[in-house]
Parts: sequence; structure tokens; C-alpha cells
Amino acid sequence: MKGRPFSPACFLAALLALSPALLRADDEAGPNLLPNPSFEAPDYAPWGWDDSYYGKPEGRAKLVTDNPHSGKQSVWNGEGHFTHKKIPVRKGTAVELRFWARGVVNTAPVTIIMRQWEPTDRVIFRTEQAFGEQWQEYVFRALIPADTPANASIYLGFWLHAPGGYWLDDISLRELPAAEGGEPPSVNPIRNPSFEAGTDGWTAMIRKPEFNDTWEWQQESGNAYPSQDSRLLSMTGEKLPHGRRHLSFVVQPGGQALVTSAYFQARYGRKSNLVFWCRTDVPHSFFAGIAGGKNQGVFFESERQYTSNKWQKHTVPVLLKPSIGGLYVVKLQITQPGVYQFDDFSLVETGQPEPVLHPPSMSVQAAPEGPEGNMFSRGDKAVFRLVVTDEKPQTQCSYRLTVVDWQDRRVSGGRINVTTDADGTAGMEFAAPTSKYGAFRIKVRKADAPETDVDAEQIYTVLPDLPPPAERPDSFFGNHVDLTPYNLEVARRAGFRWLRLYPPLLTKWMVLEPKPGQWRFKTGDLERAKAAGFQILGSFDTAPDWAADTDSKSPVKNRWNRAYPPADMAAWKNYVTRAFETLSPYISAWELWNEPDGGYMQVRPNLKKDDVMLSLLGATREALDATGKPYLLLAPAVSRIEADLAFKILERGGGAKMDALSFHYYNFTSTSPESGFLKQMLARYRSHKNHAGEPMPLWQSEGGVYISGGHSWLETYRIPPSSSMKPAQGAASMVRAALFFKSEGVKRYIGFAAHAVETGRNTQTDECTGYTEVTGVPSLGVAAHAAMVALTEDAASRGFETREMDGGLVSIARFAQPDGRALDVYWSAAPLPFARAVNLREGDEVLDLMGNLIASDKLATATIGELPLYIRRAAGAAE
Ligand SMILES: [Ca+2]
Ligand SMILES: [Ca+2]
Repeated sequence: MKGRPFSPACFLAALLALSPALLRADDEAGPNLLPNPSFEAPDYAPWGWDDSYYGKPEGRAKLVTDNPHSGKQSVWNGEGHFTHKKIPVRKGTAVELRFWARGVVNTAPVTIIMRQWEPTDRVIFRTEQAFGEQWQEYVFRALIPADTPANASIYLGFWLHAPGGYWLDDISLRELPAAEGGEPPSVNPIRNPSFEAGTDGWTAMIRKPEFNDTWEWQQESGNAYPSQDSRLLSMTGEKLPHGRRHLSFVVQPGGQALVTSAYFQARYGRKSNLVFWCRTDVPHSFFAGIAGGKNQGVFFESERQYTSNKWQKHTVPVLLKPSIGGLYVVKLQITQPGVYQFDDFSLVETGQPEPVLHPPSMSVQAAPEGPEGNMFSRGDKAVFRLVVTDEKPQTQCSYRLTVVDWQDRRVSGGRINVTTDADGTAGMEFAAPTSKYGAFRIKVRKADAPETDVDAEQIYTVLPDLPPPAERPDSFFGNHVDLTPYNLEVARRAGFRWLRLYPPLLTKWMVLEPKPGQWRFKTGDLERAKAAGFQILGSFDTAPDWAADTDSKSPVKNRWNRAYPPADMAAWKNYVTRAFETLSPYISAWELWNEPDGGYMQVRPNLKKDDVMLSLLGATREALDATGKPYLLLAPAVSRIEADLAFKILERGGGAKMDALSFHYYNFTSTSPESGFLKQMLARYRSHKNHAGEPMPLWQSEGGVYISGGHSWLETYRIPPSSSMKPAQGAASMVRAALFFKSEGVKRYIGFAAHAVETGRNTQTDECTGYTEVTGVPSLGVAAHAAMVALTEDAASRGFETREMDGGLVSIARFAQPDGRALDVYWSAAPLPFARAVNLREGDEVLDLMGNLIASDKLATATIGELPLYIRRAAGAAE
């Protein structure tokens, strides 16, 4: 998994994200703990290069004089590690790491890690950053744990796991004061704290159980699946703790909820109280508090709260740890089913004089009669409502409305004036443009505020009307989604025709037969997806504990995402037969295992994975043949297109047991479509034959871009970014990967992942940000995908080509449209003048990533870069 530290099928196990903190006055921090911080000494010692594991000689660090950030030198690093082995930090202290860096565009991200490696190994801080071509300062904060042993060795490391390079200069590591300085805040920092402006600023992961068992929190699919089909509601009510509205939601029996607020700024090291009101249907208890960080690098300062059917005030004392960017969220962790109502949250520092608890709250709400997920068709009337609450009563307020497109270009806007009522509330409807395709963002700010101050925002998409999925059963396009009605609607609009169950985990043996003979099939979600016309890819995978060939000495427990193979092939065949007979009405194709080359398959030390997979393939085929029904069997779903395991299986004759071969591909520089490497891999696979004796048909059954680490497009949620990838770059990267494989005749392309939940998701995890926003609303990835499907779904593959030009590389994915006209999709690693890169003929049409026609007069000055452009050739015209 080059450049991909964990399998993307489990994003909670992915990036430990931290991001640049706000700039602080230097006098708050102690002296620099790192020597030679500007790399001006003749040697970078006492910094040490560690190449004991991944280092390659050509990647060794060196001092260079070309374009330093300061002084005469900076340090250049290539593939490998650059580490300081023993940083002199003290336990229990907060530290701030600052450095300047620049890189090469499209290089894999650099992992920055602070780790205790002696006497025991643990990560203190970790982030991934892709550096831009210009010098930029990066700032991070970490807490050295109070239980750090006196003899601990803690290192600071920069890791690049793929070919490439980057420069560092002016690095510092300083102790921060025990408590954050500055003035106490004068305003409650929590966005929309009393739900007067709806549920804006609040999202939740409300799950239903998947295994029908008592399961460990986040031990199942590892992300939002299976979500409960539900909404967060802002309800009106009598005699509320504050205002006219409160938050309400239901957790179904067996379900759990993780509710999070948008991120907000607060001061670490200051005693504070989180105060809120709660009422439940019957007495419940749950955990409430303040959390910081993102993905695995999270902490949660909380206390258990006890509720009743009367509104009760809750106070949770917290002493905040330093967090990324000084940002925190309110978090509620609920494990008891019931009806929950909340109101009037505040975070107040102890001794803070008279803070404003209810500052004005605003939101942009979709009209109730609008389409699901704000997904419009072109020409639809798109109506939104600006809601203003807790403003001064009976006052005229003036706002500036701006709508920007997916490239942050202004497409419309104007001024909105409202007069508040006696409660300081006002609302105003307005229409948003739908004349072009794409993703759009509505931003509202006070008329006299700077453009960067966004008070309320909303995202919507304008999508082509695609044929329904049932009319395209052989489509190239698919994805991984939840199977709720909302998700299926997103899938329909996006053009995801094939849905791979990873997750949902509805076909896994450990799910279906937890105890011998105790079968539990759940087909409701599958019936719904099948009835809506989708094709479903299931998998034969895992073994329940009672049937698994586990390693009793290994600390790795048998789980869906690290599963041991079956000990007895007769029992496996029984599972295959039973699952196939019961589920084949809904499932169009089956895949054997998931990423067996990685941790998803565990084997005892004396077993080889290719032996295991070959015997599983043989047994699976025998069981399926014995049913006498037609079937389609794929294998081995390797995590990387270049995985040795896949070639070992093929070289040992495994191809004859498969109908098609599946691999996963994530779009990184080192294996990008442009590198030529993918073509070699496809050719190598196709030199083997399948069960029918054909050159091996190929399915890309999971992947795309590392789209989950992309930026949120919503500013008001203040989500710390985990990478430098902007939303448009994520969408473009997904399209480049898909169209490369389509032009090269790969059979299907199933992206990862587009789970969309109406309640949004936990703000502290990165997941699906490229397709849907933290609020659950589809965003740029869905719009770019729908355009790609509209333009290429019925087009035939004509190959992929790269051309050197002006030192750059132009890529062309070639297709033929059903009427015979050519369709070429162009992009370029570096920006090039469009007129030079593309040979345009009279009558050719050029369309952008969202499927909009680009006016010919704009093409003369246009550039082509990482955002693909579709060239629809005139009849008869060939390049
Ligand atoms: Ca320097
Ligand atoms: Ca309220």
C-alpha cells in the first residue's frame, strides 16, 4: 500500500490528522529545543538520517543552497525518513512544532510523526501533509503525555513513503505555557448553540447494529455504516431552556449515536464548563464533553450524564488539552436507545465575566420541497432560506449573499435585507442558479464584514439527468454506499450503478453464521437496492471464530477487517452455498475475500497466503458449480494493483478458477496513470486467462483517490484539513483514475467511498469528503462523477496515451461515442496552454470537469492542468 498507511476500507484507521495551528505570538513559547534550526551548519548533524527500514540511497537527506527559506541552506529529503532521534521534551508539557516546507506538486504526502520509541512504542502526534511549491509555514501542537517515563526516547520524524522530494527550513520545537494566554473569550464559541437556526453546525453518526450482537463501538464497519435512516431535527417546543427550538433525534434499539458540533476555538489549560440542557423519553445515561483532534488523534474530556423526561441542566467541567489549531468540538456519545432532546449549549471558562451565551446564529436552509441532498437538475428552481436568530430585536440587518462554483468562482450574489421580529429572528427566501452543472456553495456574511467572514453557508449540486441504474446493468461505474433510501438516491444521481458491499458487510460468513448453524440473513437493504435497479457485488469473506484457522499465539483477534481463513473447507463450502442460494436474487457478482495481501487476511505463520487463496478459490468454485446456477466469481481483491499475491495466484493457475480478476487502486504519484506503470500491470494480468479461457477481465473493485483526506468545502465547520488536497483536486483525481481504466478497457471501476448520511457524520473523522460533505450533502465528487457518467458511460474504450510537451506530460484518455464520434479526455500534470496541448478542430466541443460547455473564445487563453477536460470531437474529425 504505497503511500497509503492503512486500508481505505476502514477509514477510522487511516490518517491521524492534525493541521496548522493559528499563528501565535512567539513570546508565549519557550526556547527552541532543536539545534541548528535553519540548517546553516556544514552538516545536518546532530540531526540523523534513519534509513534502517525504508530509506533508499537516492532519497538521502542533503543540505542544498537552492532557494532556502532563510540563510544560505535548507535540507532536502527524498523517499525515506528524516528524524531527530531524541527530542528533549518534558512529560506533561504542551509543545508547538513549526517549520517551513516546500515540495513538488503531486508528490505523496509527507508523514510528520512524534513518537515515543523507548521504552515502549507509541505515537504522540502524527499528521500527513502534501507540501506546495512555495515555502509555507506549518504549525502543530502536541501534548507530551503526563505518564511519559523519565527514560523515554521521543523522536520527531518526517517520512516520505514514495519517490519524490521536499525541502525543510527554519524548524522549531518549543514548550508552550501550561495555559493559553491572551484575553478570555467574550462569546460562547459553539456554533448555533441553541438550535434556533436549525441543526446547522451539528452532525451525527447514528448507527444501527450490523452484526445483531452486542458489539464494540467502532468495531464493525469502522465508519458510519450501517446508518440509521433518520434525521437530526430542530423542533419547536413550549417552555424550552432557551428560545423557540431544540435538537431532537431518535436512537433505535441496538443503535448508538455520536453527535458532534462544528469545530470552534477555545483556550487550552483553562478550567471551563460545558453547560447544556437535556431531556429524554425515559431515564438514560450517556457521555458528554469536549473533544479535540481528528481521526485517530482524538481526545475526549467527558463525564457520564444522567437524564430524565424533564429538562435538566448539565454541567461538565473540562480542562482542555492543546489541540490542533486550538479547535474543539462538543461531543455526545450515546449508547442507549431512546428519544433525545438537547438545548442551549455553552462553553464558558471558570471566572469568565458575563460572556454572551447566545450570539446571533444563522443558517442557509434548503426549502422543504427541494430535492434530497440539494441535488438539482439543470433549470430546476432552487430555493433556499436565510435564517437569522438571536439578533437584535426589530432591527434591519443587511447581508451579502454570494454563490460560488466548484472552482470558487462567483456565479451570483447580492444583498439581502431582513428585519428581525421581537425575538430577534428573521428569514428570507432566495433562489440560487441552476443553469450550469456542478457543485455550488452559497455563502452569507454581514454586509459590512470582510469577504472571509462567512456566517452561514450551504452546498448544492446541479446534476445531469442520467438513465436509471436498471437501464445500465453493464455500466463501468460503481461505488461503496450505505443502502439507506437517502444513499440510494445519491447513488442514482451520481451514476453509481454497481454497489460493492464493503461495507455493508451483509455477505460475510462471520456476520451470517456467528454460531454453527445459527444463520441470520438480512435482506431488507439488499431488496431495496435491487428494486432500485442497482447491481450488487457481494463477497465471500471471513470465517466466524468457531470456524477460523486462528493463530492462538497471535495478539490479532479474528475480526471482519483482519480475518483468519476457515480451518475446514467443507464448512466454507457450506457457507458459500448457503450465502449464494439465499442472496443471489440480489447479488450480481461475488468476490473472494478483501485485500488478502494486507492485514485483512491473517494466516498462521506456517501458512502461505497464495496457498490459502488457491484452496479457497477451488472450494468456492466447487460449491458454486454444485448449485447448478450461473454465477460470476472475482478474486482476489488485492489492495494494490502490483500486489505479488495476485501474480502468484495467477502463475499457479488460479486464473482458471476466476471469471474476472479484481484489484484495488488508489491514485498516487508513484503509480499514477501517467507513469506507464498501470498499463504494464494491466498487460501482465491480461497475459493470464480466466475460467472461460479469455484474456483476464479486470475489475477495479475499490479505490480512487485518497479522497477522504480532502478538505471540507464548508468553512463554518472549521474542520482541520488532513492533506493539502482541495475539493476540486480530489474530484479531478477520482475522474483521472476512473477514465484511465475505462479507456484501457477495464470492465468496472468501483470507487471508495460515497456513504452519505442525512445526519451528516462525526466531524472528527475524514470520510467521503470528496463525494459528500460532513453535513451529508453531496459535493464536488458526486457532481464530477455524474458528469463523467453522462459523458462516457456509453462510450467505447480507445486507449490511453501520454505525450511529452514543453517539459510537461499531457494525458489523453480516448473513447468513441455511440454515434462514432471521438471523445478525448485531456489533462496535464503541469499547467500548459490549452491551445498548444490540444489539437482542436472546427466543431469540436470542450466541456469542463462538471460537463459544462466551455465557450470557444475562452479556450484561446485557457490552460490545461490537473482538472480533466472532455473534448467531444466533431463528426468525422479525428485528431
Ligand atoms: Ca536555512
Ligand atoms: Ca433553543
